[in-house]
Amino acid sequence: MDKPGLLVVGVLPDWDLEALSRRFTLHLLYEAPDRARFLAQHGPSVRAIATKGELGADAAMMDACPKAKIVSCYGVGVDAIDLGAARARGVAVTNTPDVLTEDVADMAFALLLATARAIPEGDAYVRSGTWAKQGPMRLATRVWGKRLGIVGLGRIGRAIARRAEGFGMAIAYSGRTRKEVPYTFHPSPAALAPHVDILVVSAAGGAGTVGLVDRAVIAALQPGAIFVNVSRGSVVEEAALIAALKSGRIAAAGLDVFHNEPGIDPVFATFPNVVLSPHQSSGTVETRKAMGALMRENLEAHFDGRPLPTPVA
Ligand code: 8YV
Repeated sequence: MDKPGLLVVGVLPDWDLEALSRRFTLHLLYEAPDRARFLAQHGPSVRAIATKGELGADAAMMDACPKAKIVSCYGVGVDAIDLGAARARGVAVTNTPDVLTEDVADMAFALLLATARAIPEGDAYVRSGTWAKQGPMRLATRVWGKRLGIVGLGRIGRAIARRAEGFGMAIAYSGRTRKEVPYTFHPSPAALAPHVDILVVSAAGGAGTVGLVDRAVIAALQPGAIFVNVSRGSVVEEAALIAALKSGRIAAAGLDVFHNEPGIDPVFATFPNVVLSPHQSSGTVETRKAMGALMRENLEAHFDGRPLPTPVA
């Protein structure tokens, strides 16, 4: 029996491609020099689309693959998938929640510690021989006991908060609704910002959160605050963040996500007090294996006629 065609939108690890190829005929869109031509050629035989959080799937892609009735996303964020178009075409959408939560929270903390404690700067200080030549490095900023603000207390935000409890931090958050948690609620990021020393953004991306952390939020931060983003670049008004970094109003920033990834604004690389990470929050072997397995389980369930393990509502 012919294997159903699977459109693979972005690069996946070999272990996933191997496993997928046992059940599907793979069409690797990311290797195609001419995407439109590739889709015109292979789209009609595609029965499912495997995409990634940052790449998504738009209406044109779905139209090019009219027999594909599932988009399985390797990632939790489905903001780059046109959910309205999927619904209108009867296309199911799945994602990979939970399996990456703890890794993303680890990354938020890694960036928070790296910025506050100036870890990359210290590393460069030792490697360059400056320590031996000039003596002790400048003093950094304490993390434990500080006031942490979390924009978006979903699964990932809560995992960040649990880590912050271990650091004895005073935890506050903003979100659409107040949660049953022992943390201080503020109804908006602008209301939260003046009360924190460190602001971490972990809200979901998508149309509802574009520019949620805008100029007013950044202006409301205490001078010397630290800013961390592990959600989506789109959630932050990047020009305002850059202006605050230029003026020194924000002491440091740890960023895993940006506008226009991977071709980010080159100005970020000029700030010594910014720690940059290439959208790597879920990027551990363990978690990526779990994400791949969950993505495949969704595809297999679809073709076996079983309930989807993690459909997007
Ligand atoms: C990416 C992510 O999907 O889960 C998400 O929403 O953005 C990431 O986990 C990952 O980088 C795979 O490309």
